[in-house]
Amino acid sequence: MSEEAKKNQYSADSIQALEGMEHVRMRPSMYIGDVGTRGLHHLVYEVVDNSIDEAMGGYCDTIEVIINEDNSITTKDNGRGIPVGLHKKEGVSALEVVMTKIGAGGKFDKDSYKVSGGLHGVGVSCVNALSSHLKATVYREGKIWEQEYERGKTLYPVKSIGESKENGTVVTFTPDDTIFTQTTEYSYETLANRMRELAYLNKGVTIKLTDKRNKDEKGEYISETFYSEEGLKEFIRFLDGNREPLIQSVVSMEGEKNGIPVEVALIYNNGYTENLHSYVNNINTHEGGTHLSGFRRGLTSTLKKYADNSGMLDKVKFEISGDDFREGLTAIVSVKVAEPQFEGQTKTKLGNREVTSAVSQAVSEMLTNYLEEHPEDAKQIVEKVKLAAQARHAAAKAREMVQRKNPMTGGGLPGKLSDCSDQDPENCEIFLVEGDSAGGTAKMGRDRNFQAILPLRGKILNVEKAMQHKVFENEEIKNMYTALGVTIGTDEDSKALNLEKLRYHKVIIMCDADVDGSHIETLILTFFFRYMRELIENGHVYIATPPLYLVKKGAKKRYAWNDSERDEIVESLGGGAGIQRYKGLGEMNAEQLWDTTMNPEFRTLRQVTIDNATESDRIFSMLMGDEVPPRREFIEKNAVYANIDA
Ligand code: 0RA
Repeated sequence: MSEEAKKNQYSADSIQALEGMEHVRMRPSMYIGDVGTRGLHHLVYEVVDNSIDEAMGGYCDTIEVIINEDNSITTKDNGRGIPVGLHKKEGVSALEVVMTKIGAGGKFDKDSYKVSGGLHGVGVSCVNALSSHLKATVYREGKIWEQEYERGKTLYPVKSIGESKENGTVVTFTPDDTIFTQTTEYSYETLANRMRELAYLNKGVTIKLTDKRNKDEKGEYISETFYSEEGLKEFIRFLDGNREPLIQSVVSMEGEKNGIPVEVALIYNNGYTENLHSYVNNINTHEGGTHLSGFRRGLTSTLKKYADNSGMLDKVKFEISGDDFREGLTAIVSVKVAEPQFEGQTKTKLGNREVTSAVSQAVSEMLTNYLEEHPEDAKQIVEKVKLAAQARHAAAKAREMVQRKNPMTGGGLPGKLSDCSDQDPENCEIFLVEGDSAGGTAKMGRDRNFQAILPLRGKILNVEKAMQHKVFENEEIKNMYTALGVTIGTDEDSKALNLEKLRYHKVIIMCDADVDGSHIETLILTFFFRYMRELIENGHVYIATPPLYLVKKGAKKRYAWNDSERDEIVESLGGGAGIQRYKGLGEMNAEQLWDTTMNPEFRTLRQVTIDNATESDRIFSMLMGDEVPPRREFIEKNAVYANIDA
């Protein structure tokens, strides 16, 4: 056998030998998506999802999540408790089976289908496998039971450690830092966003989150309790809190259609964007799917019928399309599906055919009632639809400019673009640079083989406040479409972004590290979020991080990205060093810009991700919308740059 063959033989054998838990440790990404921050937080969601399952079965109403001082996590619930009796087939306690057998995590009784479940629905045993230590404490049958594990291996048989009248499960786990090598530090914000979302999606369940790493001014741990009496109705008010409503109240319904639990809530605001959020078994289905199609169908047909009967459209000459019914609409659709089929690039698109008509019917009934009972609101909606149709016709004309379906008629690349020579998008990057002068420096500093530069003039359009046709008429935005080579409309969806001809796989936003720069960065991100979300979702969008300081002593030059780095450098250079504060990219020369910000070997790029689309939507509407007070509050809370110029 050749060396190569031996190696292959060895790896084939070793994979076979790897059983369940070992395999999870070998290939964690297969189970939890990745071993970065996302995967790390996923561990918490996985355990909490089991508690939510208990709550949905009616066995539990309180869940607690604690970030402990050492970044371990404790979750508690008052559900039935994981069964501790002998598992006949395995010959050990059921608790041990749930904790150590991959795929055995689910309920044993088949009549309660698992409706919750993480994105991957892998069970607590995965969390156990990926934890350096885990302790499970079960309150059940009058007793307290306990078992501990290290890297998924049982330390001792389940034992009773006391008596109690309570029921429930407590799990404390420490993520294994040999698996989560990037970081094992939990983000309170990330967990809070998810717990809030879960509380809205599962009304009546109290979810308390506590961070024992930090105390507030009163000396108490940072903590929030999430609870929603009205569920999606309240979720909508939370999401649209920064927008001006068009109708009096949130329209909502909850019920079962063809055996599928369906919950829907919607409101119209006076904005122009459509904000649809859909969930299946508490998982955000970013890519939509059959439930969202059902929602759209129900909404359009009901409103259309109402509008036609009202006579309000009698004098309207232009045709009205489905899109026109969704301008300024914020809606949430949440369904529970016993055996969900997930499709799409990120496996967040529901495929189950039967769900479409269930949701469509539910929405029709709900809306028909509402429109009949609220004729004033109905009138407002129809008026808005009319205006939307009018604007869409204007937008269609403007959009043709950015729809270069046929490159022969579409004109060339923007004149301001300094393109790169490599033709393979995979290798190529484009820098979107604030201002012509910084654009010039970047152009000189770049590696023209694979780096393209597109300067953007001053503040780009705030798309959050602009009607669609204004967006497509905007010069800077048109340049971005043509330079990137993306078009609107695929065979499947006329509004979807077509990334097939994307010319650069890295799109890098490069702005000054000051208040104005971060504002422009936010404007560009708002545009990407609203009009090119797929670009972010596919991991193509990055933010460059130029340094804040140049510290010089004689021939020695060092850069610093924050104040403490600056101080360290000054100290290491031993006094007499001069400090230059970069007020903008324009103050760097081409070589400095290359060295610090553009050279792939030394630069730091921050990849833009959408952790939680629902929360991002709310933040963008707040940052870029009409209401000033919440924006000021947010900027003050998150002032990274705000005090630099002080
Ligand atoms: C297996 C079976 C049953 C419940 C659970 C697991 C369960 C798991 C977790 C994880 C966190 N909290 C949990 N609570 C329950 C069914 C129990 C029964 O039939 O009594």
